[in-house]
Amino acid sequence: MGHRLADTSTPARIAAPGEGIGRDELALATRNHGLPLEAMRHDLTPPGLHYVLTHYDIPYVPEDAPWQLVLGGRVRRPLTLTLADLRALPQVTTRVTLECAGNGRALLAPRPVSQPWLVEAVGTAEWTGVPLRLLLAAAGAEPDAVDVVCTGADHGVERGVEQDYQRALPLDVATGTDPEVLVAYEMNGAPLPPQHGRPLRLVVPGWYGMAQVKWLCEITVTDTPFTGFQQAVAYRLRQDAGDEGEPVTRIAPRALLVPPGFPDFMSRTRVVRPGTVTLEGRAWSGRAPVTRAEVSTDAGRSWHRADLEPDTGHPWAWRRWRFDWRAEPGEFVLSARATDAEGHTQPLEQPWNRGGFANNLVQRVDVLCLDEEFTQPGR
Ligand SMILES: Nc1nc2c(c(=O)[nH]1)N[C@H]1C(S)=C(S)[C@@H](COP(=O)(O)O)O[C@H]1N2
Ligand SMILES: [Mo]
Repeated sequence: MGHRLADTSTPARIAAPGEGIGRDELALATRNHGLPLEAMRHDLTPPGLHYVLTHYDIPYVPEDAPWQLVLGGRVRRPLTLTLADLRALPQVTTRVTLECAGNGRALLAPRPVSQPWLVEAVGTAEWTGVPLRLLLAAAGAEPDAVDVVCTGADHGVERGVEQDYQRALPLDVATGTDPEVLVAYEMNGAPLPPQHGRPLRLVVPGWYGMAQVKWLCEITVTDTPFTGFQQAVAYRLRQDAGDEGEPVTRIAPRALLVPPGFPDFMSRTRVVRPGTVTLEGRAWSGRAPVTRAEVSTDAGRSWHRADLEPDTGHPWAWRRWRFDWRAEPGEFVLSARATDAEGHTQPLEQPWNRGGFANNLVQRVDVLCLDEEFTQPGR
């Protein structure tokens, strides 16, 4: 057969030194779009601007299609819930910053070959739904319950393993209140858009994207740890292909700049005028509240404290920061850095692993400060 599917024994590929982004990566990049960073000005990301990542195909679910959520496995009372059943249960809305675990991957050297994110795989939305712990309490988990396996309606093959998209949460996380996991049916006050999981998805505040199962159709409580592909093979921090690795869980702190000034079309270099340029951006961490945001205008050699928005009452969402920069003509590399209440911060050296996961290297933004206008033809 002429197919070019990787097989089960093949580890994810690492690009050769100097190897450019391939057509396979481009195909993923055109499907899975990032947040245009200027949209960080919105507290809540308009859904069409929120980043999207989908491993396989987006299931076709018309607006009025029937949907059932089946909750079974190691429970005393298996449940089958319709959307109307779920909407009749207590409703919670939580503002959450989601970030893909692979954010930053394409900037790593050597580059893990996969969805080639720069730093834009992030977005913030208000998710409305029913707490997962209430569903699990209604079903009654057996005393030997260990994991809560969540299955999406999308199906595909990945490195030779045909699968539904599945991820498990440990029982204590699934039944916890800090964060409180949601089975969500609304995003920013409207039914979920198709690309974000219509009609149902999991929302696990503070955790990287892979945990937030879209097109949720089945929840199965197990008495043994789940060993599906997305749990035991993918989303683990490994230096070598043979390592068992550590699971990817919560979001490491990150700060990003709203791109200052205006861009050059091809290079994306930013152009600003001399004088006071108010830099702004967002900072978040899924581990503990962000307590500090800093800015560097000299490629990370010196750092200045930025003004961080005070407690917003949304502990799982990004916070705004601002810093006034006295820009003088020249070329600059701007950076921002977040630190959280547990002292986690961002490295200046890349944290590398084979999957390119949870890498929160500080951002570098090339800026040209120029006191004249660029020429225009015909002027
Ligand atoms: N069913 C299903 N859920 C999924 C995925 C998927 O491919 N299928 N991708 C996951 C990953 S890796 C990420 S980063 C988030 C992205 O969520 P978003 O597209 O709503 O931003 O969805 C997660 N949930
Ligand atoms: Mo992801």
